[in-house]
Amino acid sequence: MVNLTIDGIKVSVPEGSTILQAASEVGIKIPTLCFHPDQSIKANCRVCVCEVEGNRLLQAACAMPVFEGMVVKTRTPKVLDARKTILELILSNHPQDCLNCIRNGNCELQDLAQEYCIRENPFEYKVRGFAKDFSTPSLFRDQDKCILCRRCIEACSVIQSVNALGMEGRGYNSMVVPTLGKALIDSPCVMCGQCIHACPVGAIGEREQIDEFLAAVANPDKVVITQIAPAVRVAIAEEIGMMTGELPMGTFVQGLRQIGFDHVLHTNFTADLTILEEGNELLKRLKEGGTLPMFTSCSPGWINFCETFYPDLLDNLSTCKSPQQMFGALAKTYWAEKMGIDPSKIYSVSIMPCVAKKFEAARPEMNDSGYQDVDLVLTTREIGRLFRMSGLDFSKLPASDFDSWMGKYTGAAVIFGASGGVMEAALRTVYEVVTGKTLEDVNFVATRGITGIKEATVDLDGTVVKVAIANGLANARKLMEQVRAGESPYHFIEIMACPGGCIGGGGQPITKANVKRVERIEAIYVEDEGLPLRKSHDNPEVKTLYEEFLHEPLGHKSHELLHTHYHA
Ligand code: HC1
Repeated sequence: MVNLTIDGIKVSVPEGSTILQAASEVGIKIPTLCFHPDQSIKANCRVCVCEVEGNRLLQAACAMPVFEGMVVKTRTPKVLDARKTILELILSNHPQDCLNCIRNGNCELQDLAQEYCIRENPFEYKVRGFAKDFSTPSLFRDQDKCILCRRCIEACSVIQSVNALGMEGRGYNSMVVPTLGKALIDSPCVMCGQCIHACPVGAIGEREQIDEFLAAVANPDKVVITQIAPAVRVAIAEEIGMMTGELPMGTFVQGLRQIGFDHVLHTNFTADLTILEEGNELLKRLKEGGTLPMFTSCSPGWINFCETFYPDLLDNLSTCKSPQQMFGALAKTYWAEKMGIDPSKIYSVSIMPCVAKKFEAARPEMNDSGYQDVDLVLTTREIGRLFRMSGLDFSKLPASDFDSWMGKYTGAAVIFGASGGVMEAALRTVYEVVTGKTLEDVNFVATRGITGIKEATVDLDGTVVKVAIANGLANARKLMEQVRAGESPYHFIEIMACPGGCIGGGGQPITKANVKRVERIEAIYVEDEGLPLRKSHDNPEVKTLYEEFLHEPLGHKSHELLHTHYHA
């Protein structure tokens, strides 16, 4: 341990700790901008500077290692003045349109400007005047707001191994740009949105579509329906001032009715359905010698990644559409028929933790219902804004139930929202289908958790199935390289583009505290444990769907509505 003094307080921390880490041990907050707990140390913004006794220069607390006997001062007049000057310089070319910025109220620069009482700025104010990039349906970039912290670059290159962003120019002309200075849509960007979580300001954000939603609600000719993705309920609570997972599902459903949805259904219904289709597809491939390992296909950022970087492995992808798109195709066929609603009047909105889902819904092939299957995708954050706009008090709202035919779900669907959940859900069903026995303990704990790559072996009455799970695309890349080299020992691989799975999706509440991902995962498994049905094939509405409409997994109707193809 190393002993030092910070602002007169003695502290002991492990060797190799930084001043920033030591200060947090004794409750001293040092401001940061380029620092992110998930990333490497950059020390380029210098807003965390401190005085170290015996050292002439101010030191960056995020980068400076502690040493025995070190004496640190974090709030001398010299330090405060330096930090204030740094903030004034950043603000001198940062657009001051906080009131209509997408990060208003959740911006690290705005917070610091307030904390450091920046009122008059002595530096000349000159915004650089770049054009905004609205080239993708998922994300926008506002170069003028970029503070050059490079957190987005690291999220894209190290966490996701996509490398769609880099630096261009020097000094005052430095810029973060998509590859070769192209528009984002022409770069390898897979639209996972992890750069949004990394950005401390409003330089990257989701393509907000709240106005489109309000216009649909205001249109008397539209029947506005919604589906809720598995990872949304646990995180939406964070948007409305509650603890993770605290908003009961029934209250959430009531809130959605209050903001204008005519019918509230669930993506979990089609998550259960996906297990029936995908599980049978796996068994067919195993039996008939199809392409293995089979990859899951529900995460659209992962699909974009596979299409961009591994076009030679597209046959390994399950042909199942994602639950979002299965829902879209069924809502305007099966459900419309059941409800006696003209499908042309249905306006189908999904609520997703993901910005890549906006791209997925807009894919031209996603119209098997005869219409665009999903009309609009709103993220968890956008729904949070709509809830705040509507002034709902969730502590007093009476609970409401889902609408019929596509609203029931099992615990197997709930766990789709966490890394390993699709695999666990598939194993719960595949085990019973193959062995004909009841699975007494449905918890496949080896598939759970936030570890980058997990693996498990399952004995299906003599047939040994090896599975692997990756979350985050840099981890996925490791498994893909094995497959490409012909060295993969696995039969089935689950990949989720975002760290932790959909609970860490690019459309989830923005928080620098990575512990949130763990809390969201815990809330997901608590919900699964509490449900009476925990295997997808037990879902009564899925049974009815097969009896009355689809007839069998992988049948003709399923192929027409529930399966897709990919683009090299
Ligand atoms: Fe996901 Fe999925 S789990 S991809 O993470 O398969 O977004 O939540 O909706 O479609 O069901 C996301 C979550 C989600 C799909 C499902």
